[in-house]
Order: sequence, then structure tokens, then C-alpha cells
Amino acid sequence: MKITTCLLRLLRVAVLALGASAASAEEVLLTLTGAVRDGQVTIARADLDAMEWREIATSTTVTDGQPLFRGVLMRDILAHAGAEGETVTAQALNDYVIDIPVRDFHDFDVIAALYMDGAALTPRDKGPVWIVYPRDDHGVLADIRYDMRWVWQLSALHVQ
Ligand SMILES: Nc1nc2c(c(=O)[nH]1)N[C@H]1C(S)=C(S)[C@@H](COP(=O)(O)O)O[C@H]1N2
Ligand SMILES: [Mo]
Repeated sequence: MKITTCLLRLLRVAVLALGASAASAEEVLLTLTGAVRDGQVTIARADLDAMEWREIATSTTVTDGQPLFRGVLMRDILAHAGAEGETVTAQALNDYVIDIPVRDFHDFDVIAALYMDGAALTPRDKGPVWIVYPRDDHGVLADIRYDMRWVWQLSALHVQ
């Protein structure tokens, strides 16, 4: 009897764990609106996992040294959403909003980063998604105009 109870409990823990990971894989990280497929496309972790991941080691205005960021190219996210436009209005969880020319994402390998130095970015720490430019690879990017486009806590992209 005890063994049965124990096994049942184990089974429940396993089922709960599976449920939790499935939920987080489907949890919406980014919402794209405007000139995208069907007017709205949501991106979950599972969608990003099906795409190519890139790394950028770069200095930033808010960290020391050159952290290693890992994420998905912004241009790949736009392509995935069928985006057709010249400007992306990026919005953050803290209501920060800024317009970014889509050109940036073709001129530079800008990523939507989910990890910094191997650790998942959390809403407390610029996450879960942070727009990261390859700042150290292009002199022109070390400029306030571009620093303003490093949106942390990114939640939505409106394409026009
Ligand atoms: N979510 C969010 N992202 C943001 C901001 C912000 O207020 N909220 N500030 C932007 C600005 S104006 C700059 S210059 C850079 C660096 O901001 P900091 O120097 O104020 O830390 O992050 C950008 N990303
Ligand atoms: Mo700024």
C-alpha cells in the first residue's frame, strides 16, 4: 500500500512537472501587431526554439565587461511573423516605447536575447527579452541613437 501511494505521488509530481514545462514553452513572450500575418502573431518559447539561435559578446551601457548574449535574430522573428514594414514600434513591460527602423535588423545582426552569460534573463534583470545590438562590431552603434533601441523587458512589436 505504501509503495502504491509513493508511486502515485511520484507520478503526480512527474505529470505536474510536464505540465509546467509545456505551459512555459507555450507562454507568450512577444506579440507582433500591425503589418504582420493576420494582423497579430504571438511568439512563445517553443517558436523561438524552432529558430536559429545566435550569440553576441558585447559591451553595453548598463553592464561591466562584454557579456555573452544568446537569442534569435530580430530579422528572423519579423520574417517568422510575415512582417512587411519599415518601422517597428517596440514596447516594453515598463511601458517604454521606441520606434526602430526595420533596416537596423538587416544592417546589423541584432538579436532578441533571452540569456546573458548563460543565465536566463528575468523581468527583474532586463528580461525575459532584451534587444541587443552587436555594439562592439560596428563603431556606428556606440551612439545614444542606438543605445535607446536596446529595449529590455521587450513585450510587443508593432510593425508599420
Ligand atoms: N524597457 C526599457 N528599455 C530601455 C529603456 C527603458 O526605460 N525601459 N531605456 C532606453 C534608453 S533611453 C537607453 S539610453 C538604454 C540604456 O538606458 P540607461 O542608460 O537608462 O540604463 O536603454 C534603453 N532601453
Ligand atoms: Mo537613453
